[in-house]
Amino acid sequence: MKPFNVFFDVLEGKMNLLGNKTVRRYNDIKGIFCEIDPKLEKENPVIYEVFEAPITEKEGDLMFLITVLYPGKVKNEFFMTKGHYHVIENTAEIYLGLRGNGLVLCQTREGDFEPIEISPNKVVYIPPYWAHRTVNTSSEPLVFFGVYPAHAGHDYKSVELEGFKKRVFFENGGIHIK
Ligand code: M6P
Ligand code: ZN
Repeated sequence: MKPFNVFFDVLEGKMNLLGNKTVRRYNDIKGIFCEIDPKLEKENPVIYEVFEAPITEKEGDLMFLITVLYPGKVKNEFFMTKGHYHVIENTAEIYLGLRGNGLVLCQTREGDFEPIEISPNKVVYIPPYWAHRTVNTSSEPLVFFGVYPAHAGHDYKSVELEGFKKRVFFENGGIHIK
């Protein structure tokens, strides 16, 4: 592989050079929310999109990507990502907020839980062994850059089985983590 650069359109959340693109719609992930919303089932909106750089999953490489997590709620629970541990658990990840506001919910298998704020110019460091899920608590797209060891892999099964300790709701005009 040769050195290269890419251009990010921060407002649109797009990259001019693309590897894998993942689009997750409501019906793909509805089971992660605590309630089902029949209206969203019918409309099936895009909840988030992930635009990866064209990098293979080799040890030594770094994957980088841009994620656009749209604003919205399922009943009163904010839109969020599925969340995952890394398959190679001893691998960290960095996010840089570009647009919008939200929380990165971080959790270990031992039961530690930390909600970390993400917003423009804020860097979130997710250490090895911490699962991570992102929640958009704002009314605009939450756009962030991310980078992690390319061979890390995504373990969704553990999160499906364990869930996250806490969820994020809009209640009485405020954001509640509970
Ligand atoms: C971030 C990174 C990606 C991840 C994406 C969506 O951009 O952590 O690796 O794929 O969020 O999260 P998830 O894969 O948990 O749905
Ligand atoms: Zn990750």
